[in-house]
Amino acid sequence: MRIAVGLGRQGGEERLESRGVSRRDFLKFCTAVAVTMGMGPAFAENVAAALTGGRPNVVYLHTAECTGCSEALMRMYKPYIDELILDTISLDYQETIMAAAGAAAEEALEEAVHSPQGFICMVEGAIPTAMDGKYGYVGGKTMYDICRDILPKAKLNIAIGTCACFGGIQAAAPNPTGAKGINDAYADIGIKAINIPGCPPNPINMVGTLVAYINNVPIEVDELSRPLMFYGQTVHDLCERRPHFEAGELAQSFNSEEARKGWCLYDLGCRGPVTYNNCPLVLFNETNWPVGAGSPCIGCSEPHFWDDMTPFYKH
Ligand code: FSX
Ligand code: SF4
Ligand code: F3S
Repeated sequence: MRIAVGLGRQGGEERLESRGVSRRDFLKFCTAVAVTMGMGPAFAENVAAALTGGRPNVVYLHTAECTGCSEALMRMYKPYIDELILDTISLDYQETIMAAAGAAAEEALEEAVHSPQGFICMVEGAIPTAMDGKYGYVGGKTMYDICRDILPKAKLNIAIGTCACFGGIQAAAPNPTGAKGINDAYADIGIKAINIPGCPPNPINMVGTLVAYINNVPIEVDELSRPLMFYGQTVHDLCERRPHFEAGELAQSFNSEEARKGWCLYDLGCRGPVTYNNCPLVLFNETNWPVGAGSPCIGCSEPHFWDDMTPFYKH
């Protein structure tokens, strides 16, 4: 599946209103993005302008993955993605949900890639590199070759999800397809994507990265190419169960009164202390996050978590 999104239409807020999204809801979303970026609520107007003004195209490529990242994006709370992106920002190409297929779909992608104002490329999924990429094809071409052709042409590359960043579940031992994250797969041609890991990542972190780029906000990254504004602290640093950890109050079973009372899940395998992500602050769909729902963090935004963090519920 690929999505090519033209960010070039005017009057986005008016179209949102016509789709039943109030300016209040839209600005609430923009404020959440601004605060998550560490820019403060006043930056919400810049977020709104970035999402509704005339902007470069975004080409969204899918490689080897479960489509959970797109699921997370499309299940974003108000405004929903169809209202925010698919309508306000204009959808040119999306293999899973668009009506066009085959040659017409390929043409839409070509057009987006060759648009005079350039494009930003987002990739969801790992690159199967074994056997010259023969483990993954889209439209008769290997994913390996498609990305090798498109990524160098983009103004900016963003890896969406742990698969595109570090290989993810496809790269779990023994990794028969030679799955790699895009910076690893294309180091030979100098690709340096910004990594937005998480399985899936929080959509606010994806949108925030795009907004930062459009607003010329410097995106400082760590040694794994993750923006510090989203991945600068560990889950443990931000966790609401942390006072229980400090007090040595560690739940010993999921089905215990202590777990229900919010005691720390460290002894049940929680990898929050070694996982960099902002999940406790930026809930999924304004609702909850793994530890808040009673599950230990399994380290889903870290490289090799399928190999290094398993078995998940033990230390
Ligand atoms: Fe799935 Fe995305 Fe995980 Fe990977 O997610 S939620 S396997 S990070 O590439 O679709
Ligand atoms: Fe840290 Fe996990 Fe305990 Fe939260 S539940 S305080 S992240 S070990
Ligand atoms: Fe993943 Fe841990 Fe957050 S499992 S979603 S990094 S709490």
